[in-house]
Amino acid sequence: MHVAAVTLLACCLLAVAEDPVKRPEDLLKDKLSQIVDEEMDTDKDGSVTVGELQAWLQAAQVSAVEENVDRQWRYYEPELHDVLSWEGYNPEKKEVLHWDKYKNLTFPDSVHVVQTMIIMLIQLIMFSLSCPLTYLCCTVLNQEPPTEESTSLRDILVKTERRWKTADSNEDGYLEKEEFKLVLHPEESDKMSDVLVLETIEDMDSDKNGEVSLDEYMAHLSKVAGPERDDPAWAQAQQSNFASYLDKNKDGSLSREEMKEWVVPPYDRYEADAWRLMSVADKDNDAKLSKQDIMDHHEYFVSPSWAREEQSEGIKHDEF
Ligand SMILES: [Ca+2]
Ligand SMILES: [Ca+2]
Ligand SMILES: [Ca+2]
Ligand SMILES: [Ca+2]
Repeated sequence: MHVAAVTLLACCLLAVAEDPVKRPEDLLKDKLSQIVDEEMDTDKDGSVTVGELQAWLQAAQVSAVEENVDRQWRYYEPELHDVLSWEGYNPEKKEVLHWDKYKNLTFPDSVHVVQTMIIMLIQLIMFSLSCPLTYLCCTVLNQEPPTEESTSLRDILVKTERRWKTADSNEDGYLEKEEFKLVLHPEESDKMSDVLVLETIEDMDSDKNGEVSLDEYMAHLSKVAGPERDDPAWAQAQQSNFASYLDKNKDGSLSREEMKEWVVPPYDRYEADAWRLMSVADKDNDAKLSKQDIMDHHEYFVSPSWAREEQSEGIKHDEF
């Protein structure tokens, strides 16, 4: 789900709490109508272009990411610490968070603490659905005998530590807030793209040969797909996407390089989403959306990824 959609849904949940009489769908439409006027149609000419849509999607993502990072940064209570500048002298006091503290709070080893964490993390999920760290609401580390669940938690710990080390420019174990953001939202920086590709391969590569076969690819998509997974046309479209676009050298598997184009596409994802929304809602094909066009297709604007799924020749990979 796109973060903009999550933000909009979160606004509506708050609105429902304030106005329990109105139907949630009406509240959602009211909110969307307000967003069209105040945020999308920036030149106030009564219609929304691809450029305006793109800017709105990007701004919504940026603000949702910042909000999530702020909230988590405060939760972990960073400490003031001497940080050396890149020249290596004149240490400066900065707010930083150490890996050990993050690890102990995020991967606690007592059931009681875990229960508290689960409640907190479920709240966080609302705001960070695009982040793999939301898998963290699980159970106990280091229990014996190892269960599948504890094994996967250990996997997550290993992956999280790898993200941490990649984000930690001066390798002292401490992250500043901007670096911490990379751990929570690695998709926001090129610096993290290799780590992200590696994580994706590890998640999908069941036979551990370092590449993703068509079977492994389809098994992963079926796991993250909705009810469309039962539609033979959907499976066929995914297979043909794999064969025609992703598997560039046609050897039947996705290498790390091929995975990179899928996980970190070289195009602007906001522009791509904007064009998808345009193609869904632009009835008279003038590359502009009236407010009515948007309200008539409000479900796609509440969750722009729906438009993406509808055009299933595209990549179904937005749950990462
Ligand atoms: Ca406009
Ligand atoms: Ca550091
Ligand atoms: Ca494999
Ligand atoms: Ca290949």
